[in-house]
Amino acid sequence: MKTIRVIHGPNLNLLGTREPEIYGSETLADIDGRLAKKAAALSLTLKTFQSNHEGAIVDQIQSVRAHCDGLIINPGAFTHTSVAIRDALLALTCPMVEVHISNVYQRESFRHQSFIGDVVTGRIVGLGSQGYLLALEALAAM
Ligand code: CA2
Repeated sequence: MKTIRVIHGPNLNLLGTREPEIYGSETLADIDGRLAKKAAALSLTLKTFQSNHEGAIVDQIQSVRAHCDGLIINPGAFTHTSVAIRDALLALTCPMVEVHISNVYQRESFRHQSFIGDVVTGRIVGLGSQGYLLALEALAAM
C-alpha cells in the first residue's frame, strides 16, 4: 500500500477557533478525518503530522524520505520565510503538493511569496479545506 504524508505547519492546530471567514470553521482533526476517510477509499495509507516548530518540520521531512509516496504540505507562515523547509523538501523525490486554505494572493503581499513553490509538484490555493482532499486525489492519480 502506498503511503501519503501530510504535514501541517504552525498555528494550523488552531483551525476552527478563530478567523472562520478566512480559514473556515473546521478543526484540523476534522480535516485529517476527512483525509483519512478518502485515503482509505483510495487504498492509501495516510500519516499526518502538525508542528509549530520549524526544526520539527524539517526533522519530519527528513524522516519521511525513505517512506513516502506523496506529500501534502501546508507550511503555514513558514511558507513565506523558511529556506530550511525548502532545503529539506529538495531532498525528497516523491510528488509533493503545497496546499493553502486561504487565497494567499488576495492577502498581504508578504504572503504572495512561497519559498517552496518551485520545489513542489503542484500547488492548491484558496479552496479551503477541500484543497487537501483535491491534493490527495491528485497524488493518488500520480
Ligand atoms: O492559507 C493557509 O493555509 C496559510 O498557510 C495559513 C497560515 C498563513 O500564515 C499562510 O499565509 C497561509 C496561517 C495558519 C493559521 O491558521 C489559523 C487558523 C485559525 C485560527 C488560528 C490560526
